Amino acid sequence: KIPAAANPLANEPSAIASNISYHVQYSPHFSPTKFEPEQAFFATAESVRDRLIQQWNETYHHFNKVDPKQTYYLSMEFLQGRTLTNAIGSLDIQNAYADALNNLGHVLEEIAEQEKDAALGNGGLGRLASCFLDSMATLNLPAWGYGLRYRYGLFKQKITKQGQEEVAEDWLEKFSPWEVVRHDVVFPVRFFGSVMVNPNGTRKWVGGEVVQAVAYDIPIPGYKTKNTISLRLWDAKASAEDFNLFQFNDGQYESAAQLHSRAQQICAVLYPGDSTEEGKLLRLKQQFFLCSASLQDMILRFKERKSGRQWSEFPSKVAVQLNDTHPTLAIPELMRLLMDEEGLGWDEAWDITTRTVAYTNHTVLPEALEKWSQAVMWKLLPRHMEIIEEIDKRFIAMVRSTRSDLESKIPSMCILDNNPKKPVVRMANLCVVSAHTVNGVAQLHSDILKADLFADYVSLWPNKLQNKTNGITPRRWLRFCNPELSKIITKWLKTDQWVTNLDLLVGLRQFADNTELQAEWESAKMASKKHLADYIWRVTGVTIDPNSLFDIQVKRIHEYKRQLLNILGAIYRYKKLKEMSPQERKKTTPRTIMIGGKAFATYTNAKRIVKLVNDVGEVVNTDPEVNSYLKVVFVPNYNVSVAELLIPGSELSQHISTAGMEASGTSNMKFSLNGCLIIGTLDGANVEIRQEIGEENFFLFGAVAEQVPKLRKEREDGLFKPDPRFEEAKQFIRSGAFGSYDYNPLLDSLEGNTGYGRGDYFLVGYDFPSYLEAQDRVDQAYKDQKKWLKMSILSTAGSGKFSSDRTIAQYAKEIWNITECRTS
Ligand code: 26R
Repeated sequence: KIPAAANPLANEPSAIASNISYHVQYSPHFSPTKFEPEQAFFATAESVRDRLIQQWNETYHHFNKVDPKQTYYLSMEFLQGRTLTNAIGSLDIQNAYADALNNLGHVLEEIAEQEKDAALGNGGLGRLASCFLDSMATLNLPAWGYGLRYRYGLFKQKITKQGQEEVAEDWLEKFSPWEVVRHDVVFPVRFFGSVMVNPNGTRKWVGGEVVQAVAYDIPIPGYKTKNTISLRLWDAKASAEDFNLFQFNDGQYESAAQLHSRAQQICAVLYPGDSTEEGKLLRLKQQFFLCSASLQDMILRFKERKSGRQWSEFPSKVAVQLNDTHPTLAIPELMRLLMDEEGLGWDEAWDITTRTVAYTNHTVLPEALEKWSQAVMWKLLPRHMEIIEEIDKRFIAMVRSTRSDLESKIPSMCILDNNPKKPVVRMANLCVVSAHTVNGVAQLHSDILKADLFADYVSLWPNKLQNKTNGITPRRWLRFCNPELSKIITKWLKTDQWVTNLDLLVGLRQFADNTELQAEWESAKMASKKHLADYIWRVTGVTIDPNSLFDIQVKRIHEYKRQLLNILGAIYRYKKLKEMSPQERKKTTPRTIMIGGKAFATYTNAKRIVKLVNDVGEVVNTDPEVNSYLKVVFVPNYNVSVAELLIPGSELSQHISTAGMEASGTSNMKFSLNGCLIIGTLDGANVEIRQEIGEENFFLFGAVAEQVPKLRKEREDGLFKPDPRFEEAKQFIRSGAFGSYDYNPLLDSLEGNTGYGRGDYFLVGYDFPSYLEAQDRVDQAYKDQKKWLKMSILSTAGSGKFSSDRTIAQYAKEIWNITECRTS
């Protein structure tokens, strides 16, 4: 039976069902006989897309007509995850879609699970960008995201006997129903070549190779608003002229298509390995590709929205936010476009650029502060290097003429590091010198930037540095991933307004002791724990007990995040359980420790940590004496969708970085929002979370940031006396209790300056005793379930501040100077 072309905007389940059937029939991607969950997913997504396109176009036209100042969020990463549930929820047609699918013999939740994650990012920085888009749309702000359309996103993690194995993740294997290619939005991007001097002294970048940037747009719906904004991802392609037909007909197939394959390399993968020169060049190409295409697009839009306007108006129409230093080349590229293509002079171009661009720093780790080789930059971007040299020269001259007291600071403040061994461009310095505003991502992090990394600039520009504490979208991270808890919150607050006004959650405080609420809270948590236990069984084959305390640490594997501290704690717990009598064991609090996260492919110690967690799990989980009191599970392939499952089922989560090293953290906010208690250090946003939910509801331990330099020195100098419990845990691993793999290199990194150790840079040894003591407090607290439930409710109640709506409202007001532009 051929379905009618039903009105794609009708809201009755029957009309939705026929629209889905219409797509099965007339947007075919599979054989006509198939309507299994996968086919149903694509057809459902296409029917949702019909609705989105309608309001998306309206939003676009509205912005065009009103011509407001608009923000462009430039990011090399967007970790979008799945879209279907979020889109249906934002459109507020969940029930109708569920019914429609039921009529067609399917279940919405199952269909939603068919979708592959769009994992065009690594971790925190990329997920933050995606939460920000959600808030920009929901707040009706004229703002867009710009990124790259990587063919392969973040790798899929397989766990084998050897540990982590990386497999390419083909998110576009079938196709993405959410992207729309804009064949009319294409810009040329040049690489290499040289600088030509015109007779009048102006300069022009010529020659080299030119690649086309093609726009792919993904709709970002706001929650219960018509406004639907865009995530514009650029793909690279060569043009037909670049295909050498002569060579091809001569049988030289590879060289005939050489330019095509070079163009394809640009967007092939997220973070190509950069240990080789080729790899470094490719990463730089990616960064420039994003910057150049995005700026050409912005400039064209600026010109088209109103013809004949003054360039001086540009900063009042365009705000560019740099998500870390990865898109720094937007600064010299905007200068080049304004001077060489539009004919402006230096002073005017500089004034416009600096009033347009702002920069967010996301890390103080020295190895993550980008420094590009000057030689590579001269080769790939000769005109930009000229401009960067000029920016640097003028900066130095300005400091000399206005602040002679800063003379000695110039070598560290300037942009070019001309160390003859390895001359580099310091991208963070270029950003701080050129941006009108620089911000950190949590109060402590911003304070550290001011006191440390960017201290010298503070005396030069006292108001340039700001703080914008990160946030998360309450739609994805509570409303949609935890519908049971959401329902309870709405019932007790007597409104669902909290979804867009998260501060309303404080209203739960007055009920924290209420036994009725506690019972509902407990049963929602138990349902999520059971759901999670099913999942763990499916992906690992390990059975976990929903009555045990679910303790979770999920994030990228990094030594500073200290998954090693967690697993050493687990090992110590295991050893003590082994030493106990059966009666003593019965008095302990049963725990399930889950650890998940990906290790960067070339980060050896991180991969050893993954292996260790798996090896410990293997021994503990199969030990009949203790495995009803302790399980250790490595959760494979941690990503956004896995997080949506884990977080609602968590009771305790670990945010235990060495103080001063985690810029903010954002999963801490997600856990806390879902009523999960935190064991953590005074680091990143933990500090503010603890303030908001109350210190009695937070399991604090460890050194504070100010102590760290001194403790490191003592550790290196061999002055530190390690706690016997720390020695015992390490010795247990060395004894071979968890298999024959050689963990000595990993364990040696925890030693002081003993000749082979690296001085325990992350202070695992120093923090170990206070960590164990905090874990004891957790065990005690869990025994009093009434008290635990109260703490859990208070965690949610105190999480209002961590909505990305609050964060984005602050960026809009205090950095971008943009206001709402609502599509009616
Ligand atoms: C270029 C390369 C070396 C590189 C370095 C660092 C690529 C990517 C990164 C990612 C960093 C910048 C990151 O993800 N930082 C995280 O940003 C989150 C959002 O602000 C913070 O919550 C988190 O603490 C921080 O580690």
